[in-house]
Amino acid sequence: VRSEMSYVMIKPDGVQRGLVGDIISRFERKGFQLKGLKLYQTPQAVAEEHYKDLKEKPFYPALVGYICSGPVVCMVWEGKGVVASARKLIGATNPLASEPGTIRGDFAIEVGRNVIHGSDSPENGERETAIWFGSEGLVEWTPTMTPWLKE
Ligand code: YYY
Ligand code: MG
Repeated sequence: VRSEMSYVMIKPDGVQRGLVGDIISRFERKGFQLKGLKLYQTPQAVAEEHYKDLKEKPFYPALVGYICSGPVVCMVWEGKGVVASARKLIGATNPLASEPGTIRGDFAIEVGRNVIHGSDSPENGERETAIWFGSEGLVEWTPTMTPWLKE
């Protein structure tokens, strides 16, 4: 039985700025399970598919260019309520509005350099996981600390 999944991605600014370890650590410490992880140079077609709902937005070309401007860290995190919880850990889209303690609140200033992506619904968690991990798939494993995280 597969529970909810969120596709989470550290954007090129987060990788270049050396924030990868800190960001992954936040999801680990929260207790979610890592199901997929890779460093990846995004082809334009993949970025376009990921953000296809934003195609008509004025910032779309810059957004696709930004996502492809350097390597990203692609992750899939699984667990109860992970989609909404990851969005809380990440913070508001505009980093000037993100609360301190969130990833964007702690590390970013501009919406076009907001460090990280997280799926906005369980359906998009599945859709985005298929886009970024479709061919190689995810890793099935049993974390030994489960009894210390779940009643
Ligand atoms: O899900 P989230 O990343 O918080 O925001 P979305 O509304 O899905 O937009 C995706 C992405 O687009 C956002 O993280 C930055 C960029 N963007 C932008 O550059 N300028 C905007 N006014 C809105 C979004
Ligand atoms: Mg979004």
